[in-house]
Amino acid sequence: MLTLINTNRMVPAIGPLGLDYVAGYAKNAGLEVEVLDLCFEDDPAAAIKSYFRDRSPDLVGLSFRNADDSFWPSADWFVPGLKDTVENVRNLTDAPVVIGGIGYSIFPGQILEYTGADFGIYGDGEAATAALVRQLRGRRKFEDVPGLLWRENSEIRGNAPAWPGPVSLSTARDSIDNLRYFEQGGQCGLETKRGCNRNCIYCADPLAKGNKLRLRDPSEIADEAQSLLSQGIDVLHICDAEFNVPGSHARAVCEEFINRSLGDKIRWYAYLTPSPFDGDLARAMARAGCIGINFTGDSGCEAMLRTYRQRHGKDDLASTVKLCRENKIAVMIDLLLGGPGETPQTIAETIDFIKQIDPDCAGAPLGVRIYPRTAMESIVSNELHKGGETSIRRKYDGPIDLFKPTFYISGALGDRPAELVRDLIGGDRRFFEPALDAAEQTDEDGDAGNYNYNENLLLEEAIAAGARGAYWDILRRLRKQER
Ligand code: B12
Repeated sequence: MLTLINTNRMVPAIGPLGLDYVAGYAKNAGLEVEVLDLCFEDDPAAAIKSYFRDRSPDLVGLSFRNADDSFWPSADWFVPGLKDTVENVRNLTDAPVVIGGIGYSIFPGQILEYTGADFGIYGDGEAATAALVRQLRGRRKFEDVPGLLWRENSEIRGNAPAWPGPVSLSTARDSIDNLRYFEQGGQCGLETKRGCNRNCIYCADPLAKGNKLRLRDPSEIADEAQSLLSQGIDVLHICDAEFNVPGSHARAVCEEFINRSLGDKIRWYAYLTPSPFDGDLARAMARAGCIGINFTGDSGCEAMLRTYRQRHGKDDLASTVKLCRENKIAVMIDLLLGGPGETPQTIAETIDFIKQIDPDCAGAPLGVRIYPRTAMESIVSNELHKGGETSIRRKYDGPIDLFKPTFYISGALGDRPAELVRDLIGGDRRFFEPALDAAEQTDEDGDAGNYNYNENLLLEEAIAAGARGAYWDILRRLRKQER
C-alpha cells in the first residue's frame, strides 16, 4: 500500500492538487492508495500517530507544496516543520519515506539532506511514485525511477528530473476531499499543461517543472472540469505558470470548454503573461467561463521589465486591461517591486502607470525571493562581491543561505522601502500594498499583510461566509463593499 500525506496546513486551505493526481495515477496503475490529509486536522502529530497504529504501508509519500511563503517580511519557512513530520512518521512505521511536491522540487538535494527522508522525487510525481513502489517491492533498481533522489553509501544520488511530456493525468479527482477544499478554500485547481519556457530572472517554476511546455489534451482537461463540477465545484483556478503560453493551447482549451457548454456552468481564473494576449483569446476565455485574470505584470517601467527579462512592454499591459474590461473579465496586475536596479523613480513610474491604465486591482509586494539556480542568484552574488549586503533581507543569522527565505530589495530604496511604496500608492484602494517590516511598523498600521495568503483570516472568514473565487478577487470585492 502507498500512503500519501498532505503536509500543507496553510489557511485558507488549498487542495493538494499534485497529491490528487499522484494518487489517481497510482490507483489506475493498480496500487492500493490511502491519503492522510493533515490540512484539516487540529493535531497533526496525533493524526499521524492514530493513522499508523494499524497500518504498515510499503511507502509513505509526503507532499510538500510550499517550502516557504515567499513573502517579505513574514518569510515563513516550512522546511523545519517537514523535518518534524518525517521524524514523526519514522517513529511510527518502518516504511520508507519519499518527499515530493513543488516546494521539494525547488530544493531537492537540500530538503532530502535536511529532513533525513529516504527518497525524494524531483519533478512530476505520477509515474515516478508508482515506479518507486514497484522497485521497492522488486529489484530496487533506483536508477530506473525518473527524478528519484536516494541515499547510497552516505551519499545522495539522483536521476534526471521527471518531466515527461505530453502530460496525461487521471481526471477522477476523487482522492482528496475537493468539496471541502472548495468550501474552505473558495476554488479548486486544475492544470492544462506543465513547464515554462520563459526565463524571468527570479522564477522557480522552470526549476520545478522544467523549461519545456508539456501540454495536456484539451478533452482530458474538460473531463476533469466536469468531474469537479459533478462534485459540486464550479469555481476553478488554472494552476499553470502562465495559461496563455502557448496561446494556441489556451485557445484549444477554451474551444473545448465552449463546445461542452462549460462556460455557462463553471467560472474560472488563471495566471497569464501580458503577451501574447489579444481580443480573440480574451473573447474565447470569457465564453469558456473565465471571470478573472492575474497578469504577471512585474513593473510599469520598461527598464525594469528588461531587467526581469520579461517579453512584454508597457503597451501590452495597457492593452490587457482594456481587453479584459471589454470582455467583462476582472483584471489584476501583479507587480514585483524592489528588484535589481529599482529606484524610487522607477517605482513612482510603475505606480503612476498602473493608476493610469486602471486595472481592477494591482498587487504591489516588495521583495524578490532569491532562489538558487536562478539568474537572481548570480546577480546577487556579483553584487555581494562588489561589497555590501544592503539589498538582502532575511530573518536568519549566519551566512546567506538561499535555502532559507532570502529576499532582494534594491538598496536604492533606502531603509524604509515599504513606506516609500505606500506613500506613492497614496491610499489608492486598487493596490494591495507591501507589508511593513518590523523597523517600519507603528501601532496604527492595519492589516497590511492581507495580500499574503498565508494565515489570511480575512479571506478565511469571507470564504466561510460564502465568497468564492481567486483570493485577489475576493479581497477586491471586500474592498468594494467597504466603499
Ligand atoms: C496556482 C498557484 C497558486 C494558487 C492555487 C490555486 C489552487 N486552487 O490550487 C494560489 C493563488 C491560491 C496560490 C497561493 C499560494 N502560493 Co502558489 N502557486 C501556484 C502555482 C502556479 C501552481 C501550483 C500547482 O497546483 N501546480 C500543479 C500541481 C499538480 O503541481 P505540484 O503541486 O508541483 O505537484 C506535482 C509534483 O510536485 C509532484 N508531487 C506533488 N505532491 C507529491 C507528493 C509525493 C509523495 C510525490 C512523490 C510527488 C508529489 O507530483 C505532482 C504532479 O506531477 C505554483 C507554481 C507552479 N507553476 O507550479 C505556485 C507556487 C506553488 N505558489 C507558491 C507560493 C509561495 C504560494 C503562497 C504561499 C503565496 C502567499 N504567500 O500567499 C500561497 C500558498 C497557498 C496555500 N494555501 O498553500 C510558490 C511556492 C514557492 C516556495 N518557495 O515554496 C510557487 C512555486 C510559485 C513561486 N514560484 O513562487 N498559488
